[in-house]
Amino acid sequence: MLVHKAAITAHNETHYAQHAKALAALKDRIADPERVIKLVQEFQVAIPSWALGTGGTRFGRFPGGGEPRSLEEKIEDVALLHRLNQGSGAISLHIPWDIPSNPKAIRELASSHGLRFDAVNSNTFQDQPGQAHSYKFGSLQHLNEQVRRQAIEHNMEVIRHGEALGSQALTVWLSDGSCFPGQLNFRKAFQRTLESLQEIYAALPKDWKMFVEYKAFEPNFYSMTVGDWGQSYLYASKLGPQAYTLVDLGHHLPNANIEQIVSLLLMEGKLAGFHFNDSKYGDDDLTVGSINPYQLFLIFNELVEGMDARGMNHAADLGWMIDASHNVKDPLEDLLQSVEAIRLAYAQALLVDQAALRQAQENNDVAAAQEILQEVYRTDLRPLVAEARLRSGGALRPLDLFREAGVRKALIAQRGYHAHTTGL
Ligand SMILES: [Mn+2]
Repeated sequence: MLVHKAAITAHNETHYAQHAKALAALKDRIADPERVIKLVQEFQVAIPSWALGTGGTRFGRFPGGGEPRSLEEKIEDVALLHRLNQGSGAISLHIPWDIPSNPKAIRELASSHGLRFDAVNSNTFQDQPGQAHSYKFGSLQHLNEQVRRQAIEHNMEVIRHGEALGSQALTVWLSDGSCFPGQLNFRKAFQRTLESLQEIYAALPKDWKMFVEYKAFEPNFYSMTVGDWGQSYLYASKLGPQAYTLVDLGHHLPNANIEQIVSLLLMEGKLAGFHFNDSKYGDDDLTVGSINPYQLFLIFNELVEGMDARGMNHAADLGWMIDASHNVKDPLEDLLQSVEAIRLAYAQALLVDQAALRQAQENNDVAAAQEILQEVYRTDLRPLVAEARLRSGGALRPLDLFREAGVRKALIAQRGYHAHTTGL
């Protein structure tokens, strides 16, 4: 472990006086800060295994060195993040990139770091070496029954790997679709996909969920067979009570009102959870909260209001995952920033005066409604989130400590500069 407990304690001692002052001032201003601190402590965000290495674009990849070379090293990296922020207590794996050779040992390793396995992800958007049939023209939608069979069996295999690790959800994201008008019969593609998903659904253990993720475009640019939340909701509804719609923030057309989508999916009991990221244009997979933190807050406002309306447990009843990966930041620093942004937006949403907002809505007092939301959005709640970390044993300033401790340098020394992660 690269950052020892003693280093965290020393770091916290250095920053404590300033933190305590900021926290005291904030506590004077807001209602029930202890509740917010406790809920933020409980709120854990799953780290995707594929975000631990440098991502890339189709033009190039610029690795920063010291990337994890194995599943064990990926778990070590998530453990390090969790040690620093006490908010990354889960990992989301991708099959076949992360097939555990010894699931029992992997499970024990994760558990020794306080980590659990979140949703497992299948991959039918790439052809793997030695694969019998190509996914060039789709997987679960494919015209050829043998291609569909291969993709269905792959998803079943992913479920088996997930079971061995204690995961309880399968995320299915399909790149299926078409690139040109006329290429595909939309209705028949939908029906073939539904039938394939039904077979996979039938193989789900009873305590599992299936997350059906949608995406508006890319890699197919004319149609995507699970292209938006309406289509995902159709599949999830037809599949049954264990199937839900997964919202990836970057998978919408520009300016989509994601908070409204979230509100209605929650109303219908069909929201699976999230893949968090941020974007300026499309599926940019940028650091959460880096482009539009206000939108993130508005989404969390709907989440908190909607989950409370259904009596749901904020931390446990939905899947909270990051899905981001890019080219220019240290991936671990990026993930620390993302988890911080998510917990901050959650804390803000917890402090929205819901009674006052309802009153404003009932009176058509539009200006008051805006004031209520922006009052909390413009209050700096970072000391509350830092206090949650501190109480759980994390660092007051995780990113600073990551740098002070020279973590990346140590990882490069351990793993080499040209270490390459499996996957992207
Ligand atoms: Mn995603």
